[in-house]
Amino acid sequence: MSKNSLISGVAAGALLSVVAISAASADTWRYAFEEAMDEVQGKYAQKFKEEIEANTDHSIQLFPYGTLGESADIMEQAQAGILQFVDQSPGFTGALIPEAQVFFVPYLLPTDQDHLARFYKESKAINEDFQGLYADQGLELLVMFPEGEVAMTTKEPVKSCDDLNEVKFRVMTNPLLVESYRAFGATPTPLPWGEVYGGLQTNIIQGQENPTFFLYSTKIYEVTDHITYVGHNNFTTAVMANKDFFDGLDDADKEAIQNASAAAYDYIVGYQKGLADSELDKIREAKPEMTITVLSEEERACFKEAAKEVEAKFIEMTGESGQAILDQLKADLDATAQ
Ligand code: 6CS
Repeated sequence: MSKNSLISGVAAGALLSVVAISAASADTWRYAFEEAMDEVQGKYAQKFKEEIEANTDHSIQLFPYGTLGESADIMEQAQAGILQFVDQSPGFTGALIPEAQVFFVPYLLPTDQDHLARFYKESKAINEDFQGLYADQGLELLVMFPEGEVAMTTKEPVKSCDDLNEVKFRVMTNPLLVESYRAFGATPTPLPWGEVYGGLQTNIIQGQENPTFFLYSTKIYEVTDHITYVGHNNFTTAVMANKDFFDGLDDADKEAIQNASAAAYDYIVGYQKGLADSELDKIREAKPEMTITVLSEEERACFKEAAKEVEAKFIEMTGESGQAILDQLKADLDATAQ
């Protein structure tokens, strides 16, 4: 063998190992969420996937609601490293991270969507303080984003807290949300999402709450007759990565994930503009007899009064760290009010 062919043989071998190394690092990352592909979390996930696949060698496999179980199941899978990414709303994270229940202090968050969009993006509580709390549970918090004002849907009209008396009201499995509906006068019934439609159909429960788009997409209007806007909350969700997985990535991949999260955030805020109104129109069309009521300030009085009790309960449950998160969150809301 000549000297030249030996050198080119060595060079070709080196090239082959470079190709092999980069091929080995082109991974498929698994990402599960709590909604269907064409619902808000699914739209967010698709945009995130598109960004990752355009800017890295990696690909993302999406698992919508139901394909891997309930919300609690996908969180377990993400913590175990079976999933690299998970979208779980604080509504289900309350037992794991008690401070995340802060999103269920009634009337803490505004209903103004532009204010909310600025708040989630710029909040120190979300982008710094919650990072450490999620990290303690093996999770890298990437983003929190709003999914719209929450409305109550019930079998009987709701004009005040009295109307919730003896109403078995389904809530997500979050201790503070349970306290909230207790303070509103209802009988709170925590259930995973999969049991809600059937529970309403069979009258095991008589009410539930969710953002407007979800009331339409999940056909929950078929099994309730009244939609009531009390203005008490906005639905928050959170996307996380398994922390060991994230920490093991190189800087370029970490940056690509942060950039994809930011791009998907802007996309999902834009996607939701006008969504609640358009989906409410679809409910009106599908079920003209459905009543849709926005409670007046006067009618909201008892709910606002109950909110004070719920805030105190939150502090009782979480102590100093909860108080610090609550104070920071209020400061962040003020700073982004404009
Ligand atoms: O109420 C729930 O359980 C569900 N609500 C929404 C808007 N998304 C996912 C969650 O499972």
